[in-house]
Amino acid sequence: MSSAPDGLRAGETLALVAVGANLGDRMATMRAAVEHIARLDGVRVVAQSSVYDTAPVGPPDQPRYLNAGVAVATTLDARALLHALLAVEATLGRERGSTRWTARTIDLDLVLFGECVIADGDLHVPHPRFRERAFVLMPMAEIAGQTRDPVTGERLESLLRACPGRSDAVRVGPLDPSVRA
Ligand code: A4P
Ligand code: MG
Repeated sequence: MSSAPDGLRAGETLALVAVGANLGDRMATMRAAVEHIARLDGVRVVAQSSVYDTAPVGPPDQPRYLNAGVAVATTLDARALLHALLAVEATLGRERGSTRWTARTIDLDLVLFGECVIADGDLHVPHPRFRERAFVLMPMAEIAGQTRDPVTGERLESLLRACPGRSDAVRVGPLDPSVRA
């Protein structure tokens, strides 16, 4: 992984973004997503996890995923950040069908936004299912293991220990291409 989240500047919130892909050139699309995120106004990428190859959760007839996590320091609010992430997904060719959990070129989920707990229309933070998903918790524990879930008070590394499905994941290398494997 790259360096741990650094100090926040005035007005910034630390947010954790889960990155996943299971169609096309998965690694290239995920790295392109990070480049797009780093170019967003009011967003600094402060840490990137390893990339894990993971078994699909959901409809079984879909390819395996690559999953990773990115920590950002942002002056945006949670809704603006989510909208910016959805725009990056669209730029990278994400198509949304009516069925959830189906194959996708890129998925960017806002897992945590500081200590905020939000259920407001189509915005839910923390991401409602992240505690039961090893494919989210493994990369997040790498870059922000001491960070607490504002709902349960548990640290991410502790949520990971309690989460099934870790043994299936295979680490394939760093998300940040400038970091040696
Ligand atoms: N939305 C609301 N809150 C958020 C948030 N915190 N982060 C809205 C992201 N999106 C949020 O998302 C549906 C809508 O949720 C968006 O319009 C957004 O406004 P979506 O990305 O279209 O749908 P999704 O990703 O299929 O649904 P969801 O509920 O995010 O699915 P999950 O739980 O992320 O599951 N298996 C493996 N191994 N690895 C994976 O990465 N991913 C999924 C998706 C299934 N199985 C997987 C993986
Ligand atoms: Mg999503």
